[in-house]
Amino acid sequence: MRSNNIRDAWASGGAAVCAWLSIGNSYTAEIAGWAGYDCVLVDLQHGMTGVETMISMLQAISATPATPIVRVPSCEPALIMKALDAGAFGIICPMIDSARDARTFVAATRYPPLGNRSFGPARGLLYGGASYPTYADASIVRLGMIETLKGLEALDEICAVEGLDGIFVGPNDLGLAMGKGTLGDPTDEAVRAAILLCLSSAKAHGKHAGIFCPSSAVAARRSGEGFDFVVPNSEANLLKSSLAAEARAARETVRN
Ligand code: 3PY
Ligand code: MG
Repeated sequence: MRSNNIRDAWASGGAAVCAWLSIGNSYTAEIAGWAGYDCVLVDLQHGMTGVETMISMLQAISATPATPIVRVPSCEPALIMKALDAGAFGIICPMIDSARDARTFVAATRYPPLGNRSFGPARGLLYGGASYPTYADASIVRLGMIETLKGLEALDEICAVEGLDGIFVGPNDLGLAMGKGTLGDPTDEAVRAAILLCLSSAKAHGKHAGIFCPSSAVAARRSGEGFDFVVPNSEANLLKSSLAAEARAARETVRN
């Protein structure tokens, strides 16, 4: 049986720290996998990544200590099942607007009789080992994103859905939906309150709560608040800022 670092972090009372990959490339996925994160996420929603590249990224992550996970582009069962068959041990599903969405999501990740995941685990079996079909349902992590007004309104019913491990807050979409623009670390009081409501609702239902953060400092603050799944920025943003810093420093110091 292949363990899931996210569940291990939760079992020891800690928060899982996730690398977020927007660049569709197996080499950067491998680098992220060796960088010390509990898990590495391939972003199929906004990342510059298609399904074929996702598969090679999951292969690369599988060769490292990090647990491979995927954010799917929408609550589409066929794609959720494909990501799992390709070896994802966790799925983040965007734009969960209702308990019905959450149930559709969870069902796609579980084999019958609990769900409707079709059998054909392919890489899941290679990475997870021969016993994968017997433990996959219990090991796979399922986080539904709260990032719309509908999702916020249905928060309590969504958090109550059996089999959903927790929620994942998208502060940018949530800020937009609330008319406050995109806000990596929202300062607007209403958005901040909505984020804390997501956290308290998840906890009240015995569920986990994750959030996308613009930095490790914000991730540390969020874990102090009680979030137990944090993403300290994306690799594309980190690459952009460190390339810009090096370019600036070189421009200031290199002879021209
Ligand atoms: C959001 O902030 O809306 C997200 O989806 C985070 O990636
Ligand atoms: Mg979003």
